[in-house]
Amino acid sequence: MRFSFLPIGLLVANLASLALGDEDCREIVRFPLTLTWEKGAPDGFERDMIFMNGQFPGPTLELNEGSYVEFTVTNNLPFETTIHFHGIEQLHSPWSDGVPGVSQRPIPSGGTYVYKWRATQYGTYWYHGHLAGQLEDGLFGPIHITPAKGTVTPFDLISNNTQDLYQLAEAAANPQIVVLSDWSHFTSEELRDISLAADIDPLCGDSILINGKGAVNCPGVPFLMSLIPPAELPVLLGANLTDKGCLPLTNFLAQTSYPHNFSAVPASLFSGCHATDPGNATILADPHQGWVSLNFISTASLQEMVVSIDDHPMWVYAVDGRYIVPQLVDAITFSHGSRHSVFVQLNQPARDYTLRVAGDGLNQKVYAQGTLHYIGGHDTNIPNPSINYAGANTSASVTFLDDSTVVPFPPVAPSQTVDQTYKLLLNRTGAAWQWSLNDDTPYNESLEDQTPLLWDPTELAHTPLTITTLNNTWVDLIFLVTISGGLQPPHPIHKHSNKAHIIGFGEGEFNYTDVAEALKYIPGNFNLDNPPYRDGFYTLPAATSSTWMAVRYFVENPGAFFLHCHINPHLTGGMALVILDGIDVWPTVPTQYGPGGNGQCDC
Ligand SMILES: *[C@@H]1O[C@H](CO)[C@@H](O)[C@H](O)[C@H]1NC(C)=O
Ligand SMILES: *[C@@H]1O[C@H](CO)[C@@H](O)[C@H](O)[C@H]1NC(C)=O
Ligand SMILES: *[C@@H]1O[C@H](CO)[C@@H](O)[C@H](O)[C@H]1NC(C)=O
Ligand SMILES: *[C@@H]1O[C@H](CO)[C@@H](O)[C@H](O)[C@H]1NC(C)=O
Ligand SMILES: *[C@@H]1O[C@H](CO)[C@@H](O)[C@H](O)[C@H]1NC(C)=O
Ligand SMILES: *[C@@H]1O[C@H](CO)[C@@H](O)[C@H](O)[C@H]1NC(C)=O
Ligand SMILES: *[C@@H]1O[C@H](CO)[C@@H](O)[C@H](O)[C@H]1NC(C)=O
Ligand SMILES: *[C@@H]1O[C@H](CO)[C@@H](O)[C@H](O)[C@H]1NC(C)=O
Ligand SMILES: *[C@@H]1O[C@H](CO)[C@@H](O)[C@H](O)[C@H]1NC(C)=O
Ligand SMILES: [Cu+2]
Repeated sequence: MRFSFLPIGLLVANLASLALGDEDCREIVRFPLTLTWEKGAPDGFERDMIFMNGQFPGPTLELNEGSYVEFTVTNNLPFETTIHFHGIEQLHSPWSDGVPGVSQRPIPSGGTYVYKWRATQYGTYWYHGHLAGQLEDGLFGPIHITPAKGTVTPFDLISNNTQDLYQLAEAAANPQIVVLSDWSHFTSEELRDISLAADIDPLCGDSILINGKGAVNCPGVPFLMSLIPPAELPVLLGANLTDKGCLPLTNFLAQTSYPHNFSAVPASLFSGCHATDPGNATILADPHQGWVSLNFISTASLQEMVVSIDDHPMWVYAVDGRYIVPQLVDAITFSHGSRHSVFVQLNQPARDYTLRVAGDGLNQKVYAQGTLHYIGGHDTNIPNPSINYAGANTSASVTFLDDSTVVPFPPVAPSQTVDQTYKLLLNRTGAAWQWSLNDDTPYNESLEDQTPLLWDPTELAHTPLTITTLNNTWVDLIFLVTISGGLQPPHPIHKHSNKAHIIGFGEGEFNYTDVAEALKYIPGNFNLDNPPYRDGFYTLPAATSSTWMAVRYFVENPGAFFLHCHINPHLTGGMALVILDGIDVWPTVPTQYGPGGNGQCDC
């Protein structure tokens, strides 16, 4: 028996912002968001940062599937901005996707903008700043969309016990959202200026935050060095990690051998660790409810993060918003922008358990802790970690989620053939800070100020910075991660608008015209049956050879949509292009979203 549920709690929570249209019964959720630039110290170090309605992270946008959103941004920042809704497909509302120069003009300082879209999907998403590197200044908050009544869930693949099924449904309807972020003591503008002046990739942060809280940890160089597996030691070129856990600036594998000007880099960007401990996040769970749903969102700019909870395995049941065939694991790796929702059974002695979040990238060892507290329990905590400070397993029995084995639920299979194939060359081009997503051509940041491509899709027609598709067709994007420009880390490629099927990976050059030809020679590298269905795709690193990844999607939502790396310095360094989906049936932009418009109208 499948179990469906009424999201009563969320309906009540939304009543204040619920309004009914005159002619129909549209549920419209009005969400005002005022942005301010203030001093804040999430990890105990004070810096200038962005607050949303006075909060950081921003307030959660709670919606029911099918409802309409009016998200009104009041920009009280001393600079321009835009807001993107990560993973929201923007079906029939491409003008609300929030990318400057692609779907709108920047919102000026002192201005307002009304994003209007419909929640056509359920699940966990997030909103964030999409102008320059503003994500790094703290401009982000969660979105949670309750599934339509009657949506089939995969919960009976976890248990068929009636009480469990009731409790799982309740837990999913009232989730605890856990925002995982990395944090720098420099503003995004400072990082950008330093990168260009010194010609470096600013790959070193200061802390990891859980729900906006964290500590700066300085465990010492010998301890940090002890975390590096022997196989990775050669990458250090005989040097030590810095006291912040970073590869030193002088590491040419990370920073290239382009001429740098290291005197333009403040010493504290890569080293000079000063520990803080202003208080960590606590997640409250009521053991009487049997289960809790933790809906994790990675907002990371730099770090790939590994998550586990002492003594509590996790049933992963949704990825990038959508249900999957549940998998029981001890640890999950989060790429930048990804969301995984998990059920945790509260069947342990009522006390405190440590939630561990560890950056596992080569660029930096950085770590955070929070507490899972059983309501009514003791505050004693007997540590029993599954992962260490670097995100590695502490014993051979620890299981990690392998994202490539994730099966969508219910199944959603890609077409077996496509109408069009685009091969995209990922490279580091011409400077240590500069990256490209197609044909060695970086997406220049000045394009944020151009006439939005949604208004004039011909604007970049003579460049490799746009690709075009026809509506109602299937398209393959084959990402070619070349080693010819130096080492490349895994790139978390994010596709705006609808999700795509991740159908294949491989090491070496992709020596084929398209997937159909490759299938004849290397069928084992592909899954066209039930592959992961995501809005983010993590390429394999190019460490000893080039690598490739193939994703397949259906064009059904005409408009101009960004495709880019979600490592923030790679995005601002040019690793982006614009997909002009459905160029044959290009949408007419409503007046309120055209020149001079800000989404407001009397309509
Ligand atoms: C629950 O029952 C369904 C239908 O019989 C079955 O497919 C599923 O595997 C069962 N779940 C568990 C956890 O045993
Ligand atoms: C690395 O750190 C260790 C311990 O602090 C020290 O003995 C050693 O000299 C350092 N190596 C380099 C190359 O700096
Ligand atoms: C290097 O950076 C320093 C500090 O910003 C600057 O004074 C100097 O002119 C730069 N040198 C070169 C060669 O650009
Ligand atoms: C907060 O977490 C850090 C690890 O990130 C840990 O060292 C510290 O002891 C924790 N602080 C408190 C008050 O529990
Ligand atoms: C981590 O897991 C691997 C693979 O199971 C195992 O070989 C290794 O010994 C484990 N690490 C530790 C510290 O137990
Ligand atoms: C980006 O565009 C601006 C304005 O057109 C130009 O000044 C700058 O040189 C360009 N940057 C690069 C790296 O091409
Ligand atoms: C990648 O960029 C490097 C540096 O600009 C260049 O030498 C190399 O040819 C590029 N690779 C390809 C395949 O274009
Ligand atoms: C692709 O072609 C190159 C050059 O012909 C060859 O060296 C390489 O082995 C081929 N790679 C694969 C994966 O077949
Ligand atoms: C684009 O294609 C989708 C999928 O077939 C279809 O639903 C939609 O109506 C088409 N849009 C236009 C404007 O023709
Ligand atoms: Cu990248």
